[in-house]
Amino acid sequence: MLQKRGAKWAAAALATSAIFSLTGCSQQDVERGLLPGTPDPTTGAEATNHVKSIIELWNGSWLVLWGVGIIAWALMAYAIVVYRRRKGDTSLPKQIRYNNPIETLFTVVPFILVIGFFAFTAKTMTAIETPYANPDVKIQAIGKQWSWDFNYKNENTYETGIQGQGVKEADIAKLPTLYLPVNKKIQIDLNARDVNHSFWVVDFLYKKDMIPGRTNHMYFETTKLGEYRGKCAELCGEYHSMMLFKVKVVTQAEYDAHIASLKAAGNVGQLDDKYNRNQNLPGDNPSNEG
Ligand SMILES: [Cu+2]
Repeated sequence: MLQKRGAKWAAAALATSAIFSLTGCSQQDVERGLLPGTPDPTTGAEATNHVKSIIELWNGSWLVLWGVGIIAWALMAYAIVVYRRRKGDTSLPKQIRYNNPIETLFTVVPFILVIGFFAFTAKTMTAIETPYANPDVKIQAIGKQWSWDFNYKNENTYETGIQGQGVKEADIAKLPTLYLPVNKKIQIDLNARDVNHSFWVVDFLYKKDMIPGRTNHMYFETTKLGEYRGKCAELCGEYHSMMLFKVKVVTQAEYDAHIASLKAAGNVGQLDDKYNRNQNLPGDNPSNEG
């Protein structure tokens, strides 16, 4: 019996690995639910301290949903086959209604599922959205059609992106690049100069809207050195697809050197709201309000 069961599991594992190898997925891809990014090969560290919990939430959700799907499809297939109309059947089958146990079941089970999804989502989101009392690095990221400005708030320096670069591979080097020191608590304040944008660093598995006249925040710890791709995740006009940036998570020494180079290039101070397209939004500038 045990042997039989073992053989079954082996067959299932073989079939699964065959599917994934045929579709070009590695075991690691499967473990992270096919989400982008790769953990550090030696330490297993992900890009931020939140990535693991996001992967867990994602994997947990789709495993449960696949389970529900498989049970529902199996029951449907069973009913379709067993209760099909047979040769010689002319009338309607016996009609059944008011089956209390079944009705209770299909009210209670979805209710438990919805509450479960809500509870796990709320738990993960609360952890991700909790502000740091004393972030090590404070950044203001500002979206604009179609690029990004980065203010290094503690360092009194900035980088400004030039609109619509970075489509050809050769342009990637010119993309605005946000430098962050590794193993530090980061707070990013998110604003927009014109229309809604969304700040998305792909491997961080988290994105958040940038809305004119409003400040959103992101909080995370950088946990892995590397260069990450970022993009706007909110359709914001003609060149939305060119609204790209990079994030480089570097050592403290490299970070300091980069800050020094920005200052040496004359980027002293902060890019403020005077570059915003709409100067009369509620909350933008109280003196503008009539
Ligand atoms: Cu955008």
